[in-house]
Amino acid sequence: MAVNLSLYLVTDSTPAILKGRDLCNVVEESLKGGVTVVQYREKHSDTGVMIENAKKLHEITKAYSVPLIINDRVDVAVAVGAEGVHLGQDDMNVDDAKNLLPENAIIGVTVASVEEAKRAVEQGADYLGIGTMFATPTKKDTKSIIGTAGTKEILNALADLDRPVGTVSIGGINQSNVQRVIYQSQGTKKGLDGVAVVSAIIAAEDPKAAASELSKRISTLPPFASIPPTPRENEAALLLNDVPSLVTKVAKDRPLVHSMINFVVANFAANVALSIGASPIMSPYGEEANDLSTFGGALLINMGTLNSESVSNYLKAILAYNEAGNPVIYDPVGAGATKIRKSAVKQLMSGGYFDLIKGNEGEIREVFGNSAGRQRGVDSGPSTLNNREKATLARDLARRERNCVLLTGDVDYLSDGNRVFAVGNGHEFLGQITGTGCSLGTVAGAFLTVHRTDKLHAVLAGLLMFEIAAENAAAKEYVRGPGSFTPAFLDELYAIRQAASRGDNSWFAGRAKVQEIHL
Ligand code: 3NM
Repeated sequence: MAVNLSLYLVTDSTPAILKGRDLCNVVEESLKGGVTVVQYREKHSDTGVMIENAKKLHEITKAYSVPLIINDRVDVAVAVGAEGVHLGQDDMNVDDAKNLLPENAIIGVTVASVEEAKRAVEQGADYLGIGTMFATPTKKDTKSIIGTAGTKEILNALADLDRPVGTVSIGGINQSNVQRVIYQSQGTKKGLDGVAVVSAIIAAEDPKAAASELSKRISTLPPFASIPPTPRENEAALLLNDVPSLVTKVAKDRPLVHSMINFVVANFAANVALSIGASPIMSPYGEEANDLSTFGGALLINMGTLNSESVSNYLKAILAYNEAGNPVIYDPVGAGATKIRKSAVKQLMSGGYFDLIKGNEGEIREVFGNSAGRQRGVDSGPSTLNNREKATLARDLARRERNCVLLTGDVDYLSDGNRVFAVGNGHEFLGQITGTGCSLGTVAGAFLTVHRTDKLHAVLAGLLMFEIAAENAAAKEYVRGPGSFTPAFLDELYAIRQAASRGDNSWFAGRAKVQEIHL
């Protein structure tokens, strides 16, 4: 039986969620709003009461031609003639349920890992409830929070199986994250078919309006979505052709870059922004992002000097920029250095969408969940990956998050999950002063703001301007080391901006050391 899993409602009669209202009324309202499946989930009632409630719900769902699924209790499903059952890992197994249910009954299974998913498909599940996506107060005894990354791992494994199976994600899904959850699940072979929610509808003041808004969001792309172009022959050369015009565009448009930066480098990052023609604003105050996000610029999250309030401020700002569809850059400074930073990475990665994640090898490994151990301080430390492994890491993280990743080092690796480039420009002095890596995030924000159609192209252009300016600065005879390099670097960023604005591209001719990598 083909089921439309796009907006799957799971009921909950606890007072905190149902708030004393009548479950049947709430379910009927949500059906009017566009719910496509209803699961009756009741953990505390007697069997007789459950059957009575399920019968009432079934009358309602039938009127909307929507299947009614019973959680856990196969006997209740049989008694009321419901369309199916949903089984947790500790409930009846699929074979036993099949023996008791009519032949065309729908069987769903909760899974939290690739192994559980494969087993459920082998046993003949029709759809899988994949979770827990995000921690949720609705169900506190969930076993593992798998996030968008864990969900994607399961979906990738399912794509390789012979038998197709439906999929919904469950746990903490609401209006503010539903589009991201679906968007990030797609882009590879198999994406989610829908989402399952409890509180986002049942606890809503107006369940019909909540269901209708969720349904609308499920069927539209998030504002930050972009589809990476298919690589062309000679892709690197084609992208490089347009770098000078993007430099000019930044100077002309004066994009706003809102930095939630660290206090070590705030002044330098603001000066870099001004030198390239961007307009910097520094604000660590999350709520201020509600206004700032509407000005059309980018947000940079740089967690170099975290405090106990940083993460909640970042999360507010990220959501505001995501909602407005304006670019967000994440610089996970010192991601693996302390427990606090590791936890911040997890919270931020599950709390919003980043158009670009930029970091050194250790930081990108930590974000990917494949850390090489504890990072010492915030500098990059010794590299343990070879070039191909770095390129693969950047590509895989970008593919998983459906964004761009820039892994910085002597050679930088930039990928949108589809294309991968190695960039060999830059100078060692960039690693000898504070704030260069951080201000590269600011530069990327400016370029992402003025060039929305190809995020990788925008970041590549900003990176080249930045690194060629560093080479030019280091080559000045009066630059003797990091101290004299710093002002010279600002001057050279400014000089490139001025040259590009005059239509003089000599600063760029033959300078880019960019190579496309085929993995
Ligand atoms: N099952 P809300 S999480 C019923 O992870 C249920 O298997 C989960 O509620 C699982 O949409 C969950 O309010 C509750 O976060 C989901």
